Amino acid sequence: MTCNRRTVLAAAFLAAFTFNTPVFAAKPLVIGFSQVGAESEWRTANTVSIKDAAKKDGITLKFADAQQKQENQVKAIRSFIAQRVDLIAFSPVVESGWDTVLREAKAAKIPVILTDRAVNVSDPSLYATFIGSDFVEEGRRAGRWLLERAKKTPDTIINIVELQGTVGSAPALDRKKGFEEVIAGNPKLKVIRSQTGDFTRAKGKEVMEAFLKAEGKKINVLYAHNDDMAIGAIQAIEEAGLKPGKDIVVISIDGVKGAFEAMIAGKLNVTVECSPLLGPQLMQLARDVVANKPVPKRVVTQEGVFPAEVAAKEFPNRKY
Ligand code: GZL
Repeated sequence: MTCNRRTVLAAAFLAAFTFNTPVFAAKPLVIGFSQVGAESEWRTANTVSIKDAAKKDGITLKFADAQQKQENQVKAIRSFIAQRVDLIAFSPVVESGWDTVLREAKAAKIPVILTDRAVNVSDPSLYATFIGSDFVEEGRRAGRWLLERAKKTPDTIINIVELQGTVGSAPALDRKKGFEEVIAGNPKLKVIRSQTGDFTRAKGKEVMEAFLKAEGKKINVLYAHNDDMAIGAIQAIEEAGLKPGKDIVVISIDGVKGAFEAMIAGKLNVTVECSPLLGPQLMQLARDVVANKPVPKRVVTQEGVFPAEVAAKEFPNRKY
């Protein structure tokens, strides 16, 4: 090495040492994130949380919206592999059909984190960790609220219609399972219709219109797997000349602002919280996984239940 190159290098180290700046600044972490879509208020808040947390943490986020199609998520994950990102994170739109693409990520030595929803894979080593809610417990909480309310009318048959989430998705399967498990404790509680509303307001309204046409005033309770479908159904109930929250009790899940506004208006009776604010925890988990630090295989988000009675008081505290 020539004399003047040695001098320049020495000066660079000296400058770095003096100003305490890293001579070779670590390159920012690059995460590829495949999002389900933009189907609900919950999803929008989840996307904001993830993007804001990445920005705040100086992480480069490559974000892909799958418009609720699994094939788009598979394409996005393959693109992230080709781009050699440091880590892949995604919210799987449905539980099954991920083994092949996750094996490709593993072969490329790119770790994967599941957020929000789980997958059904033969080999759990295909992902590093899963951060999200316990959807079965959310369904149980909805069922327990109704079981408690039904104690006031012990001899009355209560007919329930159910708006399920996206077919094959973990929240739809598990919220149905948890709710049924709890209401089995009271034979007067009967689910007379159950159909997917795909987690959207439009579809929730459309299916509720069909339920009302078929069952009319026989319907006592609506159990919706998310607030967006409940809000759509509330419009259908009003257009049928009935009072949501009174003629038909409305139970839903997520705890988005729209649900609190509906409860304050007396049109929704209870929402079971499902927090979308996973961004900060996801970024920390990603850093730990890339640094080969031990992480739990399952990180469960903490959540509550908000009946209409507390909606006005709680509303100012809501972050999504
Ligand atoms: C739950 C999430 C669900 C929400 C819906 O964690 O996957 O998807 O309950 C959203 O609002 O569409």
